[in-house]
Amino acid sequence: MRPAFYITTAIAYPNGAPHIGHAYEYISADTLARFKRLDGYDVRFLTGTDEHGQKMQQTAESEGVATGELARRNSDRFQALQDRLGSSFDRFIRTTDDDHHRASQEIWRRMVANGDIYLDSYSGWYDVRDETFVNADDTGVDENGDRIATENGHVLTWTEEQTYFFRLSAYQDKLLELYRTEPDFLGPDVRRNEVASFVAGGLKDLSVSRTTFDWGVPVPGDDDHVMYVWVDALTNYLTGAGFPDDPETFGRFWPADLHVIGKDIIRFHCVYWPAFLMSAGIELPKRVFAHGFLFNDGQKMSKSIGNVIDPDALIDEFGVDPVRYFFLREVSYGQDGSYSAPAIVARTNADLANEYGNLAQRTLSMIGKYFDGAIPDPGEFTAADRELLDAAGTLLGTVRRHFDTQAIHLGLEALWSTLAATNRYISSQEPWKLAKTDLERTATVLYVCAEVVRIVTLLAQPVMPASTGRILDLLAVGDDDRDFAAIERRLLPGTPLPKPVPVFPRIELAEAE
Ligand code: ME8
Repeated sequence: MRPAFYITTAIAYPNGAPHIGHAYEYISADTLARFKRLDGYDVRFLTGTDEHGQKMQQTAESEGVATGELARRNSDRFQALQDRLGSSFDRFIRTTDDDHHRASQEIWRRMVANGDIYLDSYSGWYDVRDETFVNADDTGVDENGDRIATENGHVLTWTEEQTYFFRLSAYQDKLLELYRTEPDFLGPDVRRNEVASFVAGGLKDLSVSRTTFDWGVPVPGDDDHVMYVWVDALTNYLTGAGFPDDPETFGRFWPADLHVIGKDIIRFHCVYWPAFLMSAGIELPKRVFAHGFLFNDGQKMSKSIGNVIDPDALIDEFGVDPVRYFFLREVSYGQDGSYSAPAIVARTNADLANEYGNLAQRTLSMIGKYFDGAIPDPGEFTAADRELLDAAGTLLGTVRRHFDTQAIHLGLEALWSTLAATNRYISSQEPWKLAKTDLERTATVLYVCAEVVRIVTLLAQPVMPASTGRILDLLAVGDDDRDFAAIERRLLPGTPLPKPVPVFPRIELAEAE
């Protein structure tokens, strides 16, 4: 039986259209999910939308639509983006789904049973945009006289209401112990230190229900309250694994192996979420990984600057796979990154058209020309041949090691440095000259090139599923020979190949702008 692997993305607020930051998160999580599947795991990949809360209700009111309708309309757009990106999610959860209400009420009941929920009154500042309570110490006043959060300048709302509280303060020591004893719980490493010092600074109990609006999951036994949106939002990860209705699936996939999130929501995932789970007596996720933020040409994306890029427009312009590759190769995963049309063009041409596509195309067309389009039969391997084949043979281990710590960019760097070595090899071996004098040696050189292209292509599948599929078709690699277990099998001499066609065309900036 294949080992289970459960991976999730954050669930986005569908109060507007998805932007490139969302696309980035989906691309990276999908790549990690695909990698695990090809590496022999039974993967469950969950994504979706976070539909409750004050922000959704306010947006709907200002647009004059029912909140449920706003949620559905925009949630569909998030799902459409996932489809367009080629995302291989197993479920697209909407927090308005019935089973999710059951899951949220069940975790609530368990926190009550553990004595961690009590009724009191809350008064303080609330950041509707981030759906978070803000301490008075962390606020200031802007030039309009509005009270704002110092951290991000969001305008705050004063709230005073009777709410339920979660005894977060009781979990301070347990959380600190978690960060100490399970250092892999949060990555990248620098984030763990930030969270640990935040927790060490002291935790106040958390208000976990609202009474001033009703767009949320009702609190069990008290219909005047809906749950604070982050309580139900975080619980989506349990719902998506079958909690509480399907204990068999839940037993198989929980605890989650990896929650992929952005750096702005670390506190919710690494302080509140483990505390809720400890209280409810549910195992903690094994790892939370926070990716960085994307900036447009170095500038923060904002509606007022007018530089919010629609991911669909980017895909129309460059294609899905170049966009997927660009973000994963260009940005060190875990750090912030920037993108611009010239940067996408430069990477696509250098890495995809030249280094990869051209190598595949040259190799395949020489096989077509000199060997009737069938995989050539190699002679004895020289030291140079073996060196390259051995390097390709170690790639799975290298890429796996990087992907297991979410260093996606380093995995890709290893693949592309092998492609570069292969291009140097083909230039020095000059098979187009050899073909005139020594066909046997030509066969060996082209066989080695085709083998390396096959191995790199198998390993690049998680990043560029469609294009790599076409290259594997051109190499006549069958469907059963496309997982990572197939890497150690070799191309079979004599196998007829289809007529080669270029897979990665060069793009011109003029065209792109
Ligand atoms: O935070 N670059 O939803 P959301 C990279 N509903 N990533 C970005 C980004 C950017 N410019 N902007 C946002 C929420 N993100 C909650 C999550 S999970 C139980 C609830 C990332 O729509 C962000 O960090 O504001 C988050 O991981 C995801 O997009 C959804 O953000």
